[in-house]
Amino acid sequence: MLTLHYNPLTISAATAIILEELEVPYTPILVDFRENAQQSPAYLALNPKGRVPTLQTPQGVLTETGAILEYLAAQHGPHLIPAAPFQAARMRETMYYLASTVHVNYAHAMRGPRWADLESSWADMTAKAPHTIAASLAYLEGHLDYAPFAIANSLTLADPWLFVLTEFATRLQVDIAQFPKLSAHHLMMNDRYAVRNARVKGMIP
Ligand SMILES: N[C@@H](CCC(=O)N[C@@H](CS)C(=O)NCC(=O)O)C(=O)O
Repeated sequence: MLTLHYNPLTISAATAIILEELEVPYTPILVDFRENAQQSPAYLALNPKGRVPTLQTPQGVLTETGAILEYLAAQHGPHLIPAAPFQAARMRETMYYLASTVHVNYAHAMRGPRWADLESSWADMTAKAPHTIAASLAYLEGHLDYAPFAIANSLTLADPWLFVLTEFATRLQVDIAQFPKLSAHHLMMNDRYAVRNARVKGMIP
């Protein structure tokens, strides 16, 4: 049995969506950020990074969305990774960009103390975040296939990740209507059974 430590406002939603897509049973455990539960000794013993998602598997603990999604695909859904090597690499190119750039742009909006000590620096980072996110989304608008999925015509691991980070962008008042292909992708994903199911279970707000 798998246990997913999650918070509905976070990137752990991407893992929840893939679990729902694959219909893999899992036990969800809320990590309540309002109580700083991600820094509790019990949670840090599980995931010393103090972040979500954390997935407990029969083989051990996994962190990092990319690693978790790859594990789930290898165990339960190889069809979520394109068979053609170049397309598989494009999927991972997208995933690495989402993790290392788009997500980090977002974190600058509310996690300034991670990077700077002066409060004035935090305000500056918060103000800049919607612009850096919009720039990332403009790149993704031009780079992905949207046919209708991020990579060609079938769902891959990149899709729920892109969906969740697009949700993040709207929370920072980035107008995603300026990116018609991305907006259509967002609507399509929002309507998927797996996303609706994850929402009903409280894994996404
Ligand atoms: N690279 C990690 C990022 C995980 C991450 O930063 N999660 C955020 C929520 S979106 C978190 O747990 N933040 C808690 C904190 O910073 O205290 C991944 O992709 O899984």
